[in-house]
Amino acid sequence: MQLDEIKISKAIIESYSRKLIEALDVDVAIVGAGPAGMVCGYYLAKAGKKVVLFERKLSVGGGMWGGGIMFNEIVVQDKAKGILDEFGIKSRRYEAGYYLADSIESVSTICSKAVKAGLKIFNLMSVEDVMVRSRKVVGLVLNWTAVEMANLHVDPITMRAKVVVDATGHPAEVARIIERKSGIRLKTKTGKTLGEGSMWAEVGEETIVQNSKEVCSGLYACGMCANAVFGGPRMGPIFGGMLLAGKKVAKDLIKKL
Ligand code: 48F
Repeated sequence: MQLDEIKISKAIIESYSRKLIEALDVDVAIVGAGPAGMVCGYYLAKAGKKVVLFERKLSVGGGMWGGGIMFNEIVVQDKAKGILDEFGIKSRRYEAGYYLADSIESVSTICSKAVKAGLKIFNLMSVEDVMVRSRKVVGLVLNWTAVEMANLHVDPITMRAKVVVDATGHPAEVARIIERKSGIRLKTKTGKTLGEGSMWAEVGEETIVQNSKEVCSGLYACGMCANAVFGGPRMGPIFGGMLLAGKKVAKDLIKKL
């Protein structure tokens, strides 16, 4: 058999187009493929929810690959060790209460398990806006990251979701779009995003899980984004809170949907 380049191209275009059309109307749309977003997607997909994830970058994993200062190890505390075990990620006890895992194994395993569970990940796509009806977030506005980077004047496409999860990390991009454009009051003390505080791992890891919750009708915050929205400190290269936050939001949404 001779390989036909046109057949290869057709296969990719047909298959991707089908996948994208399927993604235009879902139960949950997650923005950001950091650890929090992917863990959330894993549990939702495992529970049979139709869930898609849009990631701006070429690679998934967000801030997890680089561990701390590019030393590719992550630290996870007692409370979240069970999630590493559940994913089958090897961890080593450092001292009582502190576990270490290889960040490359962590990202690749979480991603692999999430995709195999049924999460559809679209990389190279940026969420540039939301769709709001009757003061509820009902969908996302998407464009290619390449369009965004090149600053091209190209119109986006739109998809519908019963719930959107903002897992964009420090910038809390979806919540800030809503704050800027919709006039919706967020469920924070001021009705606006409160911004993250300076490093405090102990408090940050606790609040990140508590803050991973509904931001306004149709939108949940998950992971670092939650502390940026509701006001909580950053925590550096300890990742248990991100894993626990992803699991918590998934659990809440499984109940809700
Ligand atoms: O930043 P990120 O890893 O968020 P996370 O899952 O985890 C935070 C930790 O990595 C670290 C930390 C640990 O102590 O504080 O920062 O909460 O992943 C966020 C992902 O969202 C993507 C971004 O490229 C990254 O991969 N992202 C951000 N904005 C958009 C987006 C957008 N508008 N559209 C699509 N993807």
